[in-house]
Amino acid sequence: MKARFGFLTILILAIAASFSNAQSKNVKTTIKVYGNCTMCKNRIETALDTKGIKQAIWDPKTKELQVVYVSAKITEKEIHELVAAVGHDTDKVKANDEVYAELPFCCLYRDHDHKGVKDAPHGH
Ligand SMILES: [Cu+2]
Repeated sequence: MKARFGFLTILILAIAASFSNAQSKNVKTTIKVYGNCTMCKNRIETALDTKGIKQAIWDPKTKELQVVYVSAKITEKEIHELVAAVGHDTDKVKANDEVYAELPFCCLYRDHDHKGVKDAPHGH
């Protein structure tokens, strides 16, 4: 009987622990981020080298950013904003034109699509 009580206590603690983990969990998501080259890749990934982000990998071919973040420390919206702040549009937040204009020529993804992707999202 006593042993059984001990087991129950451990079980309850384990459940409680998993609940507190649920409030601060690692979230993996994919965000569309527009850019061209490896310079863009460095810029995007460096912008996301910040608290709450565990991993950020951007693929210049697919324009997809794979990001793993801690939900208690940063929100997905903030990630979009961080990326836009260094000049890269995401599917939710657009970089402002002044920041975009400061990018090196090869990175001007709105005007020059070096990869010839068909569904270029930025018309003029
Ligand atoms: Cu670039």
